[in-house]
Amino acid sequence: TTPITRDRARGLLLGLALGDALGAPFEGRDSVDPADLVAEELAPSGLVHTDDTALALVLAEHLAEHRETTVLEEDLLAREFADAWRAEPWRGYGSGTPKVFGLINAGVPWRDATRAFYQGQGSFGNGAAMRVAPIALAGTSLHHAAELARRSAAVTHAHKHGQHGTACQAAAAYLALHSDPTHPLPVPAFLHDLARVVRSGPWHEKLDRIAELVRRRPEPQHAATALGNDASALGSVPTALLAFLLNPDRANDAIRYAIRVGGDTDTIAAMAGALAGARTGAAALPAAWLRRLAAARRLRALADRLS
Ligand code: F2R
Ligand code: MG
Ligand code: MG
Ligand code: MG
Repeated sequence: TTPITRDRARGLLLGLALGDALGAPFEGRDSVDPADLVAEELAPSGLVHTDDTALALVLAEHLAEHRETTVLEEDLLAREFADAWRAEPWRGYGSGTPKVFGLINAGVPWRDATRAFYQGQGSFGNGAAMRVAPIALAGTSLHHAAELARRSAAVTHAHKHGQHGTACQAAAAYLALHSDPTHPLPVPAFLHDLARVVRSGPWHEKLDRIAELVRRRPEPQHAATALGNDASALGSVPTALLAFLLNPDRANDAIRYAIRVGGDTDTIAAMAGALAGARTGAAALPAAWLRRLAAARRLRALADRLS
């Protein structure tokens, strides 16, 4: 596999934040008018990230701190996520995960807090997948990245599909980071590798559907129907993956496609942006967008510590 360069590590984190911040104004809309998206791209205002990037920053900092030792300290990580929510509750969090954070802040162990909702099953939302990209920088193999991802997910998302989705996104980020940018991305092999680390019927079904959709190149609205665009992991991680696989060498187009899918736009675009940025590197991301990104300096510094 191709080694990770500093530029690609930066691309991973900056791509995530750009997708999040550009997609955020459209979150929850059934459809996105391309003209509205162009207006957002050209606006002079700062690009402000939401919970997706806020929690990815927490995870990246945690990985950087524990790099030489344990890599992931779940009890501490749970408290760090909950602290980030308490410090900035206005970052566009939904209603679910903050309830878990509230219990953790009150001293409830994360293993109990995450099972206190949804009849003891816990959340299958995309909230652990949206923040997981930095794990791809810490994983020493595809399987290691997927395993670390599951552990990072468990502190907020007890449901197996919340964890499968997180493993899928981290593994995709690992493969994107280590892909050879001088050759076209081998889509069938990419999807085959993901199927090896995400062993679940409903996920294999989605991965098969993605292979077919990459051949048909559907409009974004059709991708929403075929794969989903909601805040569940199963209804958004595959959609982000499609946005990337249709545009693996153009991060701006991957992000645009993901936003035009509608629904959970910030999160789908954050996941697609992380994958595309990891493949192209930060130097290929639109400079005009990066200049507006409020968290850019912090993200670059963290990428450098992790690469
Ligand atoms: N939630 C939002 N945005 C909507 C609200 C924005 C707000 N109005 C504002 O602008 O301030 N954004 C962020 O949340 C998503 C990540 O969600 P997470 O952290 O996984 O949360 P949750 O609530 O656990 O799951 C999301 C939804 O999935 C459904 N669900 C999950 N588990 C379920 C289960 N076991 N049974 C049934 N349904 C389940 C629920 O509908 C949850 O609401 C990202 O979009 C992020 O940007
Ligand atoms: Mg968000
Ligand atoms: Mg969202
Ligand atoms: Mg370094």
